[in-house]
Amino acid sequence: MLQRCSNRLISDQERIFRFSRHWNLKYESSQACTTGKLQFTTPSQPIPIFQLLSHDGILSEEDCPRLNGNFTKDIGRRIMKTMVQQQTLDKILHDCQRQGRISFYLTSDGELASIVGSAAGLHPSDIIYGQYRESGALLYRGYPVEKMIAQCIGSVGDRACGRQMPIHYGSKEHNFHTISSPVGTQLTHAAGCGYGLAFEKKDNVCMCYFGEGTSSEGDFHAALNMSSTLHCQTLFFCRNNAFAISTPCVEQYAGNGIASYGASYGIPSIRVDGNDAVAVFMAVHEARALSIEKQSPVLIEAMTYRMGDHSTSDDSTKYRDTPEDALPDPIKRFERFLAGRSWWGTDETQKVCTEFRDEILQMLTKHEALPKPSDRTLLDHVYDIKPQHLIEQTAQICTKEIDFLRNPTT
Ligand SMILES: Cc1ncc(C[n+]2csc(CCOP(=O)(O)OP(=O)(O)O)c2C)c(N)n1
Repeated sequence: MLQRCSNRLISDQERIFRFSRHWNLKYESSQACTTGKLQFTTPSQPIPIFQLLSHDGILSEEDCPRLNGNFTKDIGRRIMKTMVQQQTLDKILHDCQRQGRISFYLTSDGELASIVGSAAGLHPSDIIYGQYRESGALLYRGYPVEKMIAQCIGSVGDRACGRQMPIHYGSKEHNFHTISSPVGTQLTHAAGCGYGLAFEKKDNVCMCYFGEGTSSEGDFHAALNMSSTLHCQTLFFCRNNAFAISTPCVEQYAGNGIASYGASYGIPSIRVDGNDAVAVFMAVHEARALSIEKQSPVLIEAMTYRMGDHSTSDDSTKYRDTPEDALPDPIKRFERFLAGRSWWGTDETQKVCTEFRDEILQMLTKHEALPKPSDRTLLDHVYDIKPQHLIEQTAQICTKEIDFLRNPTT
């Protein structure tokens, strides 16, 4: 039927097609806008996994002409060194927890290509919000291992004065926000940070790491919606490692993984092989450029596997078997790629590992011998300028401390 609209006759179909802009719906034509067929749809297409390295570390360059010039020998070597260092650190600190020397630990075994490859795809001035498994990104940025050890032990060398659980690192100098235990809080913070970057027209992005389990938090959806409608320069990087503690993906989502959420929020999205450091690097590198150019968030889903327990508070043998069809080891795969280009020598991995182990052991000895932060620091850093009531409470703590030192038995 034809109807009058602005003094012109248009069809019902045309009319609703024109009106659909009020709903911000983008139909290609009026014919595509309405249908007489009663049907329920699940419109998400299968999303392929972007991959550049074969499982043997052979590179297929034809699909990625922008690799050359962007992925350099120096970057490759630094990624490799950081992955080996983080793996070494994880092994030692995990064992330290088992020996009762630190209270808690959490490794990134199996996920290092995702974590370090993605950090390499950023600019050092980009801002990172981690979840808790991304120490490798901080290490890639040059954060001293001594500070990590001081934090895990909670010695006087810890900038947070021993108030945080181990692995809750943060460094203003390295543009890495302090880790916060409640999962998902980083997502909305990162959306706001990306909003600020876009508002100030900065050539930077905010990188936000999270696990696929955290996508079930309401904050995930709030952050995605906010960042797409407000055009935030935020990269949402999901480590889909197949488990959220004991919860497998099949209980986490019934749709097409995490990348498919992007489509519903109008966010450009990509799914990448998270055990292929080259593909992860390129995905983040290009996502960064897109985000800055278009003032848009980007969602990246890195497919990987958590090789170890969730943390030292977990025993994964209680709820899962080792998969028979295991993915290739991301470090060995990358090492083969580097060796194929003569960018990495045969004995270098062992050398990096040994040197770093010696440094770690030295730092452990040093910080275990150092005292713990004084109780007097308990109320420091809450405010920029300490208010009067906290000054008074600090004085009370000091008095109690002196009383105790004078007479420890009372
Ligand atoms: C708000 C909140 N709920 C629950 C927890 C307990 N918790 C800690 S880690 C975790 C699983 C998160 O899984 P995922 O996001 O997939 O990350 P992964 O540990 O696999 O890297 C849960 C439920 C928490 N820390 N915060």
